[in-house]
Amino acid sequence: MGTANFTIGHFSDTHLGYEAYPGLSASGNNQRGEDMVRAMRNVAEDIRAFDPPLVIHAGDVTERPKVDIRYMLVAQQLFTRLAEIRPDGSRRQVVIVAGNHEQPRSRKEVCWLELMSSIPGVTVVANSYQVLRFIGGQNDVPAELDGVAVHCLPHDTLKEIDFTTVVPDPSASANILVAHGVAMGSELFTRAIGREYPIDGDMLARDWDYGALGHFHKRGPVSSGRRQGMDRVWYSGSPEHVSFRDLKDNNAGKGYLRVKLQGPALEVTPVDLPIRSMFRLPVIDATGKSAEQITEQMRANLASANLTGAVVGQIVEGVTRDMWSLIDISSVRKAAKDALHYEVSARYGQAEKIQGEVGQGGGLGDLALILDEQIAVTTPVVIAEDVKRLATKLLGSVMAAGIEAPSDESSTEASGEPVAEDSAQEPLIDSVLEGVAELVTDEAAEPAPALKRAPAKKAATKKAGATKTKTAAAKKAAGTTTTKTTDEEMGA
Ligand SMILES: [Mn+2]
Repeated sequence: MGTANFTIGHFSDTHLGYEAYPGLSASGNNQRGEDMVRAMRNVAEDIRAFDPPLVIHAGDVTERPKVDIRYMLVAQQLFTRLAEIRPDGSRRQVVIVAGNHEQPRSRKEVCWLELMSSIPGVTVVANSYQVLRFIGGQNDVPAELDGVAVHCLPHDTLKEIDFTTVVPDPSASANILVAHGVAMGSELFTRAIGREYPIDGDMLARDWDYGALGHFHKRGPVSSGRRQGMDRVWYSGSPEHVSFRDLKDNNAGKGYLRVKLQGPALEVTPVDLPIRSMFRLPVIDATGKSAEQITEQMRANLASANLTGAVVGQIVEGVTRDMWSLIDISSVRKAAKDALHYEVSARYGQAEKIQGEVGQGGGLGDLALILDEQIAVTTPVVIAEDVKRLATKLLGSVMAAGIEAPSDESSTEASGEPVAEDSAQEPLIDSVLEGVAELVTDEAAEPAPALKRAPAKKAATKKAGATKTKTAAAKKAAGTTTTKTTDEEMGA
């Protein structure tokens, strides 16, 4: 157990470059994109006020391996401010460990985070297990970090690392572990079981003074890091919601962790910072209700909530397609006008699921919802309907063929809730969207933007998206499944 006395600011999963929904900010940028920037800036400023000698970003700085340069500049500015000279003349040390989101798709590519390593005081570990050892006083390193070892496990190393080699150094004044991934013994592990390379539980249980994890957007300790009644290993959680999936984890606040080590004693204090209001309204069960009753219930749900600037989700279960087309969606949208974004997900009843047009594999169930959300995040509004139609078709045939279809168990476990980041169905949805991207590229008259994790790009596209929003969104909400557009007409 360590002998050093020092503090750490631990954060992760800032997902700069995540842009969702058509809503624009006053300056004309995607509002959610700006929300991510604001959240990271708030964390950075609060950490500066706390003034720890060591700051850890445990991965997923950005949403994608390639983000707009303006987001890189935000990261550069904030990491520079974090790695500033402190009142005592030493330089705050910043350690960044790459997550899965910024990992280049090709081994030939270099992680963009390496650009940050030229900032004095910033160390980036992107693709190998590295142990950083601090020497107090050398290169402005704060004296209280003397002899501290920081063991860094970026996301990609989890696939190949021999965890028996990841051990605390008994000669260090403290051993800090940083890793980005699914930790054995965590709630995330239970959700993602068998679908990701996990962070080994035995390794987590070793004699770490503190373990700083990233990947799970929910803040909290990990049971495999609990020793002598003390939680030594923590997820800091994301400073903002990155999708409706994160709402499941909305109980705790959002921000970062203040960590205080005094020899063997450890104190972890979560800091909550302001975020955009995002919530789901109570689920409506449409079974046995008329279209008027459902419409009325949707309006009543909206009236009961504070919608101002919020991202709001509404799930309606057990509807039939015929019934859904009768919903007075424009009056519902009018009632939701104060929200930044109002998203309706219709779930069709069991009978329709079975005879649905999506292939012999049966209904898409939760996959349809996840596909909806994924398309909302990745696809410009102007082509969202076409993408959804093609994706549904493709997904249906994939499931009918039984390839990588999630087990019944997992969809039951999810009980209709969207799943955690990177878990169960995401790879399937991702591959379907990739397939669709090819189709759209082939068929569309105008070049299709990259679909995968790519928001509407360029101001022009965004503007076009914004003007068509209502139609497309209304169509989506109205569950238009039998569109008259043929493949040949598409994109015209
Ligand atoms: Mn991640």
